Amino acid sequence: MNKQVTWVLAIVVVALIGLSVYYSQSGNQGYTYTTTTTTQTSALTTTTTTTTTSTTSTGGATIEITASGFSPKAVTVKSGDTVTWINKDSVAHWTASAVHPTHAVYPEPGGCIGSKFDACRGLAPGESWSFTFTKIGSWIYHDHLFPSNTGTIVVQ
Ligand SMILES: [Cu+2]
Repeated sequence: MNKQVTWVLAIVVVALIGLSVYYSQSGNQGYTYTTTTTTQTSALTTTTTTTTTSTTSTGGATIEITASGFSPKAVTVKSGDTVTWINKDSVAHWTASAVHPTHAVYPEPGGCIGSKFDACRGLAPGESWSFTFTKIGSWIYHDHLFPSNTGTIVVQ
């Protein structure tokens, strides 16, 4: 493959990522999704990571989702902080407020079932999802696809 074709492919990939960022920003206020796209050609390997952040905060926390559940299982943040979950497993995981299946414990309306604290879909392996907590309290949540996996966010 010659160099010109490789550059055209790279430009197309960047344009597609730009479109996906536009749609994720316009359709998911308050949520942050991270999309990682890897394109390989015989002449060039392009790895692009695009992150859209809806809220900037000095605090917050990152929680890994693995086959054995959330890690760490409990975190403490301040009101206004953003918590990010990243799926480190090889199957999808869905973070949502307790209690399965009503998801209504976290008292902020919105979302898709019973609370705004809900990813509203399974996160693919490697994907992350963020939520900003503004309600003070101790909030239990779970994995909607593996409901026995639970965790706690303490908001001070
Ligand atoms: Cu559930």
